[in-house]
Amino acid sequence: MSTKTWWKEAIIYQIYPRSFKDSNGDGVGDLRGITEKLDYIKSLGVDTVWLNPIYKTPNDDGGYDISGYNDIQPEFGTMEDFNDLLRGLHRRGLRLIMDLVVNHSSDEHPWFVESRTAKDNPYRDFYFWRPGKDGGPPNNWLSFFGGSAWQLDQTTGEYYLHLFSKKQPDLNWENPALRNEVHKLMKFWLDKGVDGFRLDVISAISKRTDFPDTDTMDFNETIRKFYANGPRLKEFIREMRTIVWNKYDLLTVGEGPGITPDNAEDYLDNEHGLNMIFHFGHMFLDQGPGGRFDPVPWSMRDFKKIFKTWDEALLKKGWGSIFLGNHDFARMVSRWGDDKKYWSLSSKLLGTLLLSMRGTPFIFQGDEFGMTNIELNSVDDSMDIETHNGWSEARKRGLTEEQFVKIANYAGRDNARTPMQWDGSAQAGFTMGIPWMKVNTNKDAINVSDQQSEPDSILEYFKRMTNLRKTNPVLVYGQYIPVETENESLFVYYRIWEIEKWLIVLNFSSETIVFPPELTNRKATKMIGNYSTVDSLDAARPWEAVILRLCDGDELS
Ligand code: ISL
Ligand code: CA
Repeated sequence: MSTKTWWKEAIIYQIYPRSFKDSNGDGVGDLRGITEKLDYIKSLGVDTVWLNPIYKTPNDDGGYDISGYNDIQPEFGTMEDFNDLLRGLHRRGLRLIMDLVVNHSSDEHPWFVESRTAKDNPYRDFYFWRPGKDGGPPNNWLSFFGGSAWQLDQTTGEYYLHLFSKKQPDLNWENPALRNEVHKLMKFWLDKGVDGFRLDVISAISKRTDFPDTDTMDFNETIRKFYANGPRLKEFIREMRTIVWNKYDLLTVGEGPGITPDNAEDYLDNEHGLNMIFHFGHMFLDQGPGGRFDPVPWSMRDFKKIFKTWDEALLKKGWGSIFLGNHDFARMVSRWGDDKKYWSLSSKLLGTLLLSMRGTPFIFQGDEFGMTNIELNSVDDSMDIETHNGWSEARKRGLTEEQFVKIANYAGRDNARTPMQWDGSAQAGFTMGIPWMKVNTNKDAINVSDQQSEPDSILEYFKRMTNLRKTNPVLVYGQYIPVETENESLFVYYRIWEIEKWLIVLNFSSETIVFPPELTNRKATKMIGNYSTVDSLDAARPWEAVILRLCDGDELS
């Protein structure tokens, strides 16, 4: 059985600082803005905050291109603002997790500026430089953001590797001097008192340094076989743990595509690995071979299968996490729920799922009150490099802009990055100035202010759910037992711990669904539900979510 730790019991709230709260009217969210909202964050019943990158950056990719690891992005404030924020969090009993982006740096980082000047520069080997092949790049790898993963640099006539944008050159972990720098910067932040790291694209830090061509057109398969899970991955993780992490009580959560139930153990080794990982199984369900801008339909059966497989895989070693949206994906309710007629019910249903699964839950800002996707009218409206590059690729394949924009509105990252809707005022209470990104036009209908203290609101429901999880260890440590696997609308499971047997029923459809026989006639107490009336226990109404505590003497089938 798993040992108890604070990070297993944590409920994490993810903040995308650029879009959270602007304190000085320049249209960009900032650290002081977050500090202003600490009481709001506390009121959600979460106990840990994860901040997307706040380091110095030319901002080519939402701050995931870092040019100074120990510096704060001036738009976000100063180190003093950061210290205030950290103090404010800790004073309220909240912990802080930082984003650590060390698979790549910015091309404006001094290391890369040096590296590109000459083949014999001491920083040359901080990155991957290779000569071209047959008049082209060293191999056929494509970047996550479209086009070749290699960029020719005129100064020395060699190519450098960039799995993401060309302003994000990949760091060379083979080089001990680079690894030493990474260890130093982690210590810098830990000594300030931060409580952990979310390690960006940790799956790709160990490269296959012979750079073999990929042999498949399926991008996600290429990631698994060629970019991620490299030969020295375990060693590099273990080294960070031995040299740095073991000296602190911190949370480490690894992010990265290519982590599968079969290789999760390599990341999570109890003694030597990360505490937990994000798994992307469900997040890739609706992506075709071409990736994000190649959407395919998804089925509830597959969705459920993914949660089962992952839960089983993580039983052996380590711990999981659960998230249904973040800054890289469409809004949770627009993607898995119904953001029109059943907006409120389906948002609450997703909140129920998120906070009743085994694994540490991550709530993405705005999801706690049902923020939805936006509608871009043209590619020019997009603020995301991935969407712009995706469009250049898509037009080569013959898509019209109208077709592409439709896809981007379904799957693009802009959806998650619009400003927080604090109230119904002109800029939704996000800024007194002109926001860096347009506020969603539905701010009048969907905002914090209207939902606060409104008993039936999504926001209040989320608070009840966080409280339920916090006060009932069965929702944290309980076994996860899925009830049926075939039904295309119902997602039903038990959580079982000591004498507690809880049943969670979620109806992912706009129809009333009659329960399978094994679920009817149970003696139970309702712990929470998104319909106020008493349940029949025979059927689930449209988008109904209910958690039942089964009474003593009840036999589990
Ligand atoms: O979003 C994805 C699926 O299409 C992922 O593959 C994602 O691109 C990948 O997990 C890495 O994401 C992280 O690193 C990127 C950055 O753009 C993302 O915002 C970040 O979460 C590069 O640093
Ligand atoms: Ca600002």
